[in-house]
Amino acid sequence: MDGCKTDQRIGALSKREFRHATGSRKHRKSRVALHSIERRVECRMRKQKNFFILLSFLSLFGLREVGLAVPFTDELGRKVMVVHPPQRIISIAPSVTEILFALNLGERIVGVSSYCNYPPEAKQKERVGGYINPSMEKIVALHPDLVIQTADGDLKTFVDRLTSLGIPIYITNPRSVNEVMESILKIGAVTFTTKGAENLVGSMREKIQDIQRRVQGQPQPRVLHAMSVDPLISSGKGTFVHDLILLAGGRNVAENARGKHPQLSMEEVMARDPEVILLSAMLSSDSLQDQKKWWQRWREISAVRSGRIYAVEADLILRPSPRIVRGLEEIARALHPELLKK
Ligand code: B12
Repeated sequence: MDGCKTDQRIGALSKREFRHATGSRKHRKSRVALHSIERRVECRMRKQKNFFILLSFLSLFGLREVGLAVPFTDELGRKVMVVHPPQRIISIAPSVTEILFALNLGERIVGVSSYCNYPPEAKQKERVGGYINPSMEKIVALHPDLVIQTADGDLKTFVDRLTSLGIPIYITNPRSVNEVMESILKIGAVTFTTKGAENLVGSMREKIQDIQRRVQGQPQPRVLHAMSVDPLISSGKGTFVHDLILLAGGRNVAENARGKHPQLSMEEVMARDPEVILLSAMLSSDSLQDQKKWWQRWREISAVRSGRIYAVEADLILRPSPRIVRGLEEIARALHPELLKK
C-alpha cells in the first residue's frame, strides 16, 4: 500500500474513530506526532527511491528515447526546453557554428547562416539566410530540435514566431571575453557536451593568460579599432573587442565614446590620436588595401605617420568564438611586435 495515501487517510478519520484508535489524550498527542513523522519519512523515502529508479532507467535507456526535454535559461534570461541531446541543430551565427564544430557537433548541424564559413565543412551545410535576417521558411522546413542565435540585430519578432511554432531557440549574448567563454560553456550545457566545452574554455584561458603575461609591464599604446571606414565604426566599452585590446596590452581610444559600436567623426579620431589602428573589415569583400590607402590622407594621426596600421582578420576578432584567442594574439603582435614574433 502507498504510505503517502495512508497518511492522507489518517487525516480523514472522524474525531471518535481517532480517539478510539489512539488512546489517552496525553499519549495520543506524542504517538500521533511520531506516527505521522514515521509515515512522512517513509513516504519521502519511497518517493526518493522511485525517483532514483526513474533516473537509472533514463540513464540506461537515454533521456532522448523517452523524449525528455530539459529546461535551460538562455543568455537573455528566456526559458528554453531542449530535448536531450538535440540532434538537428540550426546555427544562425558564424560564432555559434564555430563553437558547435569545436565541440564536435558538426554532424548534428542541419543548417547555418550564409556567413558561416569556418571550419570549411560549415560551407557544406544548408544555408538559412543572413545572420541578422534568417529565413523562417527555411528554418521550419529543416525541422530543427534546437536553434541557436545571437542577440545581435533586431530579431525579437522572429524569435517570438519561431517559439510559437514550438521550435526551441537558445540566444547567446556575450559582451566581454569572459562572457564569450561563459557562453561556450552554456552552449556546451545545452548540447550536453559539457566536458568538451570545459576543455575548450580551459585551453582558451591558458592562451589568454600566456599573452597577458607577455605584455605585462609594457607601454600601452592608444588603439583605434575600425570595423569599417566611411562611416567609421569602432568598438567601445561593453564589447569583447574592447576587452581584446586591453588584454593585448593597449588602451582603447573609443572606450568613452557613446554606444558600444560608436560611429566616430574624423575630428574625434584626431582628438584621441591613436598610435595604432586595427582594421578588420566587417565583410570580406571590403578591400583592406583600399582602407589602408584611405587612412593615408590623415597624416595628423600618430598611427598614420608611423605606419602602424594593421589588418587583423575580421573573422578572428568580430566573432565571439574560440578563435578570439588567435585574434588576441594578432592584436598583441600588432601592439608589441618585439614581444610576439611569428
Ligand atoms: C556592430 C556590428 C557588429 C558587432 C555587434 C553586432 C550587434 N550587436 O549588432 C560585431 C562585431 C559582433 C559584429 C559581428 C559580425 N557582423 Co556585424 N555589424 C555590426 C553593425 C556595424 C552595426 C549593428 C548594430 O548597430 N548593432 C546595434 C544593435 C542592433 O545591437 P545591440 O546593441 O546588440 O542591441 C540589440 C540586441 O540587444 C537586441 N535584443 C534586445 N533584446 C532582445 C531580445 C531578443 C529575443 C532578441 C532576439 C534580440 C534582442 O535588440 C537590440 C536592438 O536591436 C552592422 C551594420 C549596420 N550598420 O547595421 C553589421 C552587420 C549586422 N554585421 C554583419 C556581419 C556580416 C557580421 C559578421 C558575420 C562578420 C564576420 N566577418 O564574421 C560578424 C558575425 C558575428 C557572429 N556572432 O558570428 C552584417 C550582417 C549581414 C546580414 N544580412 O546578416 C551587417 C549588416 C554589416 C553589413 N553591412 O553587411 N557585427
